[in-house]
Amino acid sequence: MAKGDRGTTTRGRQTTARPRGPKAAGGNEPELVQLLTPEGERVEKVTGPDGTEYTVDFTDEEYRGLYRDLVIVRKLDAEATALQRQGELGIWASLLGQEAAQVGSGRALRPQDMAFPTYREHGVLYCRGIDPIMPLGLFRGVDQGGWDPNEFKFNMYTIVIGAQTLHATGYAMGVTMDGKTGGDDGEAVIAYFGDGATSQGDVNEAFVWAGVFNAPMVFFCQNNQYAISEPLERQTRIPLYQRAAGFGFPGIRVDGNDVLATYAVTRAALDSARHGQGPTLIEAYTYRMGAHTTSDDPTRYRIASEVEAWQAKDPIARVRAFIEKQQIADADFFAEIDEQARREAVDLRERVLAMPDPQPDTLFDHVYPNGSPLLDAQRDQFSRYLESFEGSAH
Ligand SMILES: Cc1ncc(C[n+]2csc(CCOP(=O)(O)OP(=O)(O)O)c2C)c(N)n1
Ligand SMILES: [Mg+2]
Repeated sequence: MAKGDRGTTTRGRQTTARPRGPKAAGGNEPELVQLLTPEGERVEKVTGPDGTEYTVDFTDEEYRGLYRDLVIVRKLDAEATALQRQGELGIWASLLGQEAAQVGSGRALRPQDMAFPTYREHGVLYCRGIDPIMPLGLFRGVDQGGWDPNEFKFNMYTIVIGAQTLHATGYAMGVTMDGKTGGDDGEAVIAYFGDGATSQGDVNEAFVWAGVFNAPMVFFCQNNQYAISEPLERQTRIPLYQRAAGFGFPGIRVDGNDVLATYAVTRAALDSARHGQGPTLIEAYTYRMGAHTTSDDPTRYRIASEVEAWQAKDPIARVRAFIEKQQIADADFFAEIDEQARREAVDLRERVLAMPDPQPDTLFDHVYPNGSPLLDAQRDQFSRYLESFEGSAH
């Protein structure tokens, strides 16, 4: 769906209005921006700490489109998990629970904006209009996960925690140097990372550079409460979004299970960046409902009641409740979406199973743009080694 300009925000940093978002889980947490409650009630608008008003003004069709996105990315994610369990993928990093954070921010991107993901941003990838098969070669081990970032305005998946924030900041500084900020058609850059990544030197260095050089950056932290088994309290003594103040740019916490609020906050931060107003740190407060990856067993380090508490804040259920209350879709609509999601998952499965195995010597391809004598020698040696097996049982 095309979001156009309907998700609106006005940004003014002069006023000092108090934040008015509802409290996060537990009651003791700082306020966050929420436009859709877990019960599916719309909050008209929320005023951020700097006076920015966050709201959205979607058409019925656009609300239905967001619901469709959320359901489909969850279904494709479940299919990928199943493929791994059946031995068809080497590993999978599920986005379960984080659909709203990813669809909200992904839909807030304008076509010219560049995204730098981690390894979990399958929902953002989907919103960029990219075929979901694209990253599965990496997880199946049949390619190195390389694609042309410029073609999709979506960089490569990055496994090295936090590294992409530096790449993104350098890229964003380049955007400024190219004179591509300053108007509505300016470019902005978004870097995704997790709560654990905020403890990395790379991320803190990226904050320094982006702040000092006023880079057109949005730092989008999905605080899913865990870095593998390490809980949030092992990363920070203060709410993560407050870290931004120390680097000289604004930070804001958004309900990451609320697709509307995530859209509004991300759109505002991106627009601020593209107009030359510098970086923003967004902390999307959410929860990783599944395992860290398929190699992880979260029952070893977290209790079931915690997971159940977050289940009640499910990002998809609240959009469905809202749509039903508004009576902007009927039962056929929901059935049709489920069917579309099922078809897309079957299609994904079939295409994953049909992926060709790579030839071993392709390992040497794409290392250098114009090759190298040393690499050529290594390829020849490796080819002779492979040939030595010909005719043997191995
Ligand atoms: C530099 C580096 N150190 C350690 C790891 C191993 N590792 C992989 S994922 C992960 C936790 C990341 O947690 P977080 O940033 O919260 O992201 P999440 O996986 O929860 O989305 C770690 C430590 C790595 N990939 N890179
Ligand atoms: Mg995390």
